[in-house]
Amino acid sequence: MPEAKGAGAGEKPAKTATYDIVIVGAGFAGMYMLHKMRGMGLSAHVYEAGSGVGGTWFWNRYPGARVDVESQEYSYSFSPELEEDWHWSERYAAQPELLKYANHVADRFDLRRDISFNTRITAASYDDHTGLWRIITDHGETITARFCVMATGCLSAAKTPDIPGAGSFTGLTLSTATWPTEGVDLSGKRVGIIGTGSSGIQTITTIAPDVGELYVFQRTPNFSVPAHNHPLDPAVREDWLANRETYRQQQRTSGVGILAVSPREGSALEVSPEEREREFEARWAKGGFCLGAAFQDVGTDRAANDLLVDFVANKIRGIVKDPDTAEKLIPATYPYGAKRVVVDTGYFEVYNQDNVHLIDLNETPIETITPTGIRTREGDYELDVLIYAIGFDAMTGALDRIDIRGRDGQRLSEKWNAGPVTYLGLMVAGFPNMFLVTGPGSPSVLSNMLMSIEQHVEWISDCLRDLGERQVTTIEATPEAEAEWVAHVNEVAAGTLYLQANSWYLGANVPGKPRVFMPYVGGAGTYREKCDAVAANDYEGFRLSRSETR
Ligand code: N01
Repeated sequence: MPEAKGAGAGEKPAKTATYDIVIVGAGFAGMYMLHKMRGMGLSAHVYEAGSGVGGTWFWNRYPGARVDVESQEYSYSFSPELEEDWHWSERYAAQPELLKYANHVADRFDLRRDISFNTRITAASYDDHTGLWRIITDHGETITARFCVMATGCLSAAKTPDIPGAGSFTGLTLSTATWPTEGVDLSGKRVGIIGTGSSGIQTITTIAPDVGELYVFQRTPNFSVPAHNHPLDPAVREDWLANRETYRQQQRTSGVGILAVSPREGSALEVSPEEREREFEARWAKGGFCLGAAFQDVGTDRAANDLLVDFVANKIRGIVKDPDTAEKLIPATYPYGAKRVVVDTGYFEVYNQDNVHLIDLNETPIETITPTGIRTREGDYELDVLIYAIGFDAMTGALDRIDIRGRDGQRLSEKWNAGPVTYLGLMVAGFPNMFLVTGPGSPSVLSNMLMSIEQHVEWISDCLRDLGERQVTTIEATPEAEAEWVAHVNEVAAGTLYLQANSWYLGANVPGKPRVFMPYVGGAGTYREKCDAVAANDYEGFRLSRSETR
């Protein structure tokens, strides 16, 4: 794994600094934002808490971490030369390769000289008088900028365990979201893992062959489909490069920006059982997210969805030899796709290994973490290593951790007390000149993140160019446009099955977090059209103004 070259080597700004634009986060969003700003001749600086670029792929180094979107689809499209020069080795790239890609991009576009690593933004406040943002780092630096872009990521604020006794364990405690850079040797160890989302499932599958005993503490079983990962066929690469313009355009106008999903028209309820089975089987064999797009109504009609639930349940029963374990692994309380589906490499199969034990926390809840392991209602599990794979305070967590204040000192966290509200997931009324990249209210996590990042970065860049040309200094969402958009986001979500699960999309995984469906489910292509129409219509729903101080 390449250690981020120049990590921490970015020029440290003076105790105070002034830029046109401050960008928070050096993941794929922040990196591209910086590149665009430079290209427009604006002074921009990125602040990044980690010691290198890559965001999600910098932090999540747990064993088996791998993207669940086809590699060539999950990559920047803005530079044809970059696409031509970069060779993905597998259908779904693993974390080390994704991090290498991020570092390659940083090198190629010479990004590091404008990034301050190991620097966390703790506060950002808008000054009504000057029309500028005042941004504070954890090193006590103060930065002033007219524009502020929060490229803070949707899944970057890892949850901390709220289980009784957490902290008392005297063995090795690990978290998938902050896995040690140098790796960990788990061979022969007694390992317990809490959490069976994507992070947990990828970790379990990868470490199961090496560890001594593996105890999986499962609260909610997850739908998981085979990735059928393999070395990338050179023919796929050639085809992609030969047709990249067409494919990229298809991605941009599609529902989720992933061509491999290939949604099929028609109802699951209106075809014969044989045809339905054939379609499900073909998609299971293809692997990845395409299974959920087998029929149009799988995401909206519970009866149609139940047919897919039954199909997956039978797959699990067919793979897992112990019938009792199989039943415990079958999700039975929520629709397929209402929680993020996991794309795995042999997950259910690991339960056929003698050293892997499933503990169903619904039957035997955890009572406490002890100095030597985990105590459930049934007994004690003695462990050498305890792994938390318990997820993230998604979409709002990273922003909540910064003291963000807009007009009149209003706190963003207070404004979002009842759930996040934004206009287009791009801006928040009362917070002028602060942009969010893939914020709540945009397709973000329900789409190909790379594509949605590019769309937002390009929209923001075009907007700043327009404002500059017109000598407009301030852009701000109106409360009316924001309210209308939030109502639309909720209305579209209400027409789906997403509300029928306790997912992180709804904030349901964080105690006390308001239950609000955060991403926009109306489709990435439709959403892009809306953003473009807003810009073409003189930034409808935004108030543009010229301040005295410029
Ligand atoms: O987190 P999660 P994640 N006691 O929230 C359990 C992306 N991602 O990091 O469901 C016991 O999905 C919790 O149980 P429950 C992807 O979008 C992508 O795995 O709340 N258990 C759940 O099982 C993904 O969806 C990739 O009942 C507790 C698990 O912990 C998102 O990140 C890879 C608990 C958390 O699952 C988040 O995935 C990794 C407790 N107190 C991540 N608290 C790929 O690209 C929580 N849990 C493949």
